[in-house]
Amino acid sequence: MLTIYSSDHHLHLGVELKDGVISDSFETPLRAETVLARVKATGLGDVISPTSFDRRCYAAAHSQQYVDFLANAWDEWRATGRTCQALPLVWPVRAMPSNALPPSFIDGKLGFYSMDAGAPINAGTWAAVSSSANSALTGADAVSNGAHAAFALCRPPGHHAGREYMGGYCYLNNAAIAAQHAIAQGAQRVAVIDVDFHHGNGTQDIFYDRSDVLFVSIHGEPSVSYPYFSGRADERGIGDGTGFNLNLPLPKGTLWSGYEAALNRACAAVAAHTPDMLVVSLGVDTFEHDPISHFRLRTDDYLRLGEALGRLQVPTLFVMEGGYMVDEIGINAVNVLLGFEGRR
Ligand code: Q9C
Ligand code: ZN
Repeated sequence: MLTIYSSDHHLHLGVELKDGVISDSFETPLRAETVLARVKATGLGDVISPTSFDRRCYAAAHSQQYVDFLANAWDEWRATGRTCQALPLVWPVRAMPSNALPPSFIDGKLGFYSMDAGAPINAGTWAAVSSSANSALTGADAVSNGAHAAFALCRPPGHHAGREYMGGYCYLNNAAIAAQHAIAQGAQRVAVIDVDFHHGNGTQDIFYDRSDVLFVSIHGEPSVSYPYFSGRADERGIGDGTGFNLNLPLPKGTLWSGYEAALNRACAAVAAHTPDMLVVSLGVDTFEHDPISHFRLRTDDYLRLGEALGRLQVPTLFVMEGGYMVDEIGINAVNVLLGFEGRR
């Protein structure tokens, strides 16, 4: 299986507001390096650099004004004289007008285009974010052109980023951009299956009214797990998209036995959609020792997860999402890919 990777991810190093103080982010450059090392150690396949894509390829899944905001945010922040990282600190909540306009001042824009303070912006963020999306786009092209599978080793991750907002370490939704690109290249139907511990609220947002892209997510119950405000089983899509959004929330402490039952339901829904391409939002923060998540999957379970996805027999693009137990992120993520390939 081909891997697409760029060292550009090092240009982004975020901070995290945790327990009332600014700390180092769990989303570190070492994550991607550990996965890359494991790809090479296992001989998964060639590793290539992403090609460049026009911003319009990102705006096919997001809005043009949001993509422009991301690309310009650091310069606008610097223009105010500040050199620290830019964090949003004000949000248009439910009781404010839902037709609020995008402000012109950068502090207002940061809040307007975000869901939380979990996506800080610094000097290298846009370069890293656009390169990460390019890896997903390059992988989508490889699969569209006949590869049975590819692995976009994306960092930063993407699945919390919606059509017009960032959050939860995510800026551009790499998986959604790839799925939309596959449609633009001629795919009739695409399925996105999100196995990250957290609900893929951004991907759901982007495809919620669409019947050509099925979105299925297995994640921690929203009443107790980030992002808290989406991911319930009764979110089934809207308009033409009704029935093409499937959320499978599971309780904290879920083991492989409970996970496998949900995975089988997810795979049945994907098979019924008869997609031309499957995009897997591959988070391994479902691991028993993940520092911020609450499922209890073990290293060998990831081989079984990959085997289940492989049995679908659909050309597949894997897109890296979360996973914060850095010591084992490489073994666990690549186990999914090895299981998919029938190697174990
Ligand atoms: N104590 C991804 O996995 N912080 N994003 C949660 C929990 C945000 C995770 C805090 C976690 C975002 C791509
Ligand atoms: Zn996650």
